[in-house]
Amino acid sequence: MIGDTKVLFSGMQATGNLTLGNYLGALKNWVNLSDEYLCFYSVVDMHSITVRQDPAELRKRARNLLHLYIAAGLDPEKAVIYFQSHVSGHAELAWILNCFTYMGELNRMTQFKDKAAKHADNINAGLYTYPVLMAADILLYQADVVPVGADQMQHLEITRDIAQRFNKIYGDVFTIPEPFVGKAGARVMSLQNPEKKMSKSDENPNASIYLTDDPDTIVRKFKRAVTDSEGMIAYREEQPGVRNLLDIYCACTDHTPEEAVNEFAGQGYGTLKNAVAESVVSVLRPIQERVKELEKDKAYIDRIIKENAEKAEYYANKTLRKVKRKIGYPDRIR
Ligand code: ATP
Ligand code: LTN
Repeated sequence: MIGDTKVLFSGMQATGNLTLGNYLGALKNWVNLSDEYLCFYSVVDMHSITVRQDPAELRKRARNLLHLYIAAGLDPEKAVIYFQSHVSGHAELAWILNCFTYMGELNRMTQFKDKAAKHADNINAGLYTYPVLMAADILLYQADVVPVGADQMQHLEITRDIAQRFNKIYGDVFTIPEPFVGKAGARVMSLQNPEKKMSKSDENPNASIYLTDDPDTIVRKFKRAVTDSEGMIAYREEQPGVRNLLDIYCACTDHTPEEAVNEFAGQGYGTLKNAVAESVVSVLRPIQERVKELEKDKAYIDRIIKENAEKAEYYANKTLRKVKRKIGYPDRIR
């Protein structure tokens, strides 16, 4: 809470090409929440280096992600859109919180187990303490709400545990954050395996719609999407492929599943696939056009980067000063 405005924090990694899942499950909700809260949306580049990155590529992707935040509809004059690495408070608080986090807790994190299995040659300590940095992100701004996908819920729970533990010792220092899980598009599934979520690190490019895909690619990927042999358009668990297509259609057109099922009653999968593709193209086209414009406007983006880093730093330092006093660091003499 800042004044009487509730605070919202969320972030995304600039690794890989963003997918329709990232947009419908995260970014789109962020835009809808922007009016209600004081919002901090970070490009979490510090999290990205837990797996090896090509420096030039990371720098480019991080900036592209910032463009995308704005192109998707976040207002950078209102919401604080910034790079995590520009605010040193994230690293400082993460260290402190490391000392209030148990290895037993971190051992239980399923994302760590998954990523450790995937990057067996580089199981570094940063990968292990990733959730502590995420807790620092959230607690640094005294966030009341954190929009996250189901996959990040465990990290939000550990954040709450760490904050409660700290508050128990030192008094009410941190706001305890609540998760916010959106409904439409909460879980977009892979087009090639509807039992699996659509993920930007999927090796099969046909499994995901990337936010940069052109209309022909989008149409082609939906044409190839895995469905079933029932030959009937229904919204039910037994038909996960068709259900996923309907979910995507609904998220893009603001229809309910019932409305969509009625609309396509008696029609073939081909018709449904074309309609879904069209709905996705019309959602992505304006975003892609805006990204192109922003890429050309370096001076504007540079100003946003500078001003928002300063804004974020201001709020971060407020929390950090309080925390440092509470834990007994000597006062800085200026
Ligand atoms: P990776 O493949 O690198 O793990 P990812 O595509 O799963 O990446 P994240 O960077 O982990 O994406 O997530 C960014 C945000 O997008 C999170 O809030 C996450 O919950 C959301 N998100 C990711 N994939 C989906 C999906 N398929 N459906 C809905 N939301 C998603
Ligand atoms: N771990 C998250 C990204 C992330 C985040 C955060 C999300 C880093 N810090 C703070 C919400 C709040 C992810 O990979 N999706």
